Amino acid sequence: ALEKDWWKRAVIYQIYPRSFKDSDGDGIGDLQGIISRLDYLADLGIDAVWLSPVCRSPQDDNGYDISDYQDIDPMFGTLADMEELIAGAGKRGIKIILDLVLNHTSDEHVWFREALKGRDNPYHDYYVWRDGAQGQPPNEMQAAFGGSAWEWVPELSQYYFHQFSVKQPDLNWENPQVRREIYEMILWWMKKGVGGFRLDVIDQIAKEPDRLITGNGPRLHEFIRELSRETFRKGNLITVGEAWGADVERAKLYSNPDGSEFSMVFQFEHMGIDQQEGKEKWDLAPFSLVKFKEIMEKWQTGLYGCGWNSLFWENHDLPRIISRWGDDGEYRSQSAKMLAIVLHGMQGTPYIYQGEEIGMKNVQYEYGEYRDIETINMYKERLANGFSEGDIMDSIHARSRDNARTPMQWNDGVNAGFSDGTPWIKVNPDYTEVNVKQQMEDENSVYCCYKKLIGLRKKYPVFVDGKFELLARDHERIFAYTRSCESGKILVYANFSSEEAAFSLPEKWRDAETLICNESSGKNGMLGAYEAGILYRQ
Ligand code: TEU
Repeated sequence: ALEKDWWKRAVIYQIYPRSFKDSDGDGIGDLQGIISRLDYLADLGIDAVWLSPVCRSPQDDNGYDISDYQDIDPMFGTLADMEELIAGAGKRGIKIILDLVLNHTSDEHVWFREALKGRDNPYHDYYVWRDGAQGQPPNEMQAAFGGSAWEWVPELSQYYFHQFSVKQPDLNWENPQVRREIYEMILWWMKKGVGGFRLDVIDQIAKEPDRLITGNGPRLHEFIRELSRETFRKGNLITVGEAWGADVERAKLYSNPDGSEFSMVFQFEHMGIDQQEGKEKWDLAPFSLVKFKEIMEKWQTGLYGCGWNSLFWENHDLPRIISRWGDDGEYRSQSAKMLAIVLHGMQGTPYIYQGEEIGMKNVQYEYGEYRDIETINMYKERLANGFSEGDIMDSIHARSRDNARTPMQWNDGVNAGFSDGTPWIKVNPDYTEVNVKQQMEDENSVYCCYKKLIGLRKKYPVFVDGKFELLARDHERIFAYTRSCESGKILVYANFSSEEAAFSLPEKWRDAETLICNESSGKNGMLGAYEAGILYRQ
């Protein structure tokens, strides 16, 4: 049997199925592709896989628009493949975490199709409707992927509400019947043996559009507690709530140790650092290490003993971290390892996004090569609003979600070993140098660094339990901290820059054991470019 809170000791690997491994040559990754790579995941040492959505979907937002929660999209395989994946992973001690998109469905879901049939159809109230006149939406709310959040349906003389694309109508959580249907669907998946769920934009389910409320609605935690009680709490699952709008106080609710909501929160405060205040993610600002440390310290100390955080640099919505806060040129490998070391030393459950473990980097494609709805809509909108094409492309190169969605680089063969067909999105041209095969053979690779970090977390309880203390607070290039508990202490140090930086170890750490490091400048009191390591003592 699993121990309680097993997920505090876990390391999770995120798979974006359409870009991981294609088994049938249609250029799109699939479940059999994932099954064929289970030994790879076992070798890395991860405990669970978070699968981005594979349910039936017209793929307007790459599966985050679900048209049937209880079937697999034929593009990815069948339900039998999913059962095979759960079993095959289970044999290797790996759990499968499904991505639950409960804020909205696809407009092709049978519920929405029924809803369109008339105001008195029983499914009509599953969605959020408001009367109005054509061309005069109920209010000025905007959708995340551009344009009004209200879409006019002439047959009904009504608008429906959508926080994301027009093909992603929001579900009406105020309707108890909607909630009941969702619970039944989740229990059905639990019976199939899934190990947990990631809850997509869960902070946005309790919307009140008449009051311009989307995130953190008044009934949010009431809904989540009911959801948890009716489903997850009946099993020993890992659950993680995606919450862009969480602060520390709210995170304590999401990850309350009493288990009333989720195991942990997945929040993004650190991801807003290099974005202009009050603007969009496309509006770039420089990274400030001092500010970054402030945010990390706030979360590390704020949730200690009373909540649980996710640790991550990347996911399918974010750019590649070495291109963002490291160096994807000369110091590529060195900075990738530095970022891995500082992340995995902190408290929380670490997430590794596919390709991060080999140091994959951003792409600089021409506009026509991009596939992401958010990127495409932004490009059109900004062009219409007078932005220069050059500025827009700079934003896309830095921030497009497609940066993280290029095919996994398995080897230096055709299409990086991802597919025998034509990949749905172009492979990053650097795959001949950066790929899994080459890195598994090199003990100094980024891959081996990640593998070693996972091993350390399993071996030393201080990685899970230790209390965080920030060092060198005002240093503009060094991030260093200690973690301490009864069984031992670690000190994590990292130079976030390509310049040498002075850092002298506190006296009592001078003869401590080095658990891991990414190369040493060898100079006393100085850290070389992107140098990082972890020391241990009793
Ligand atoms: O993302 C939530 C979300 O708020 C993002 O869309 C965010 O606005 C954007 O990615 C920032 O670039 C989740 C999923 O992770 C994302 O892939 C989906 O598109 C979105 O929900 C809608 O389901």
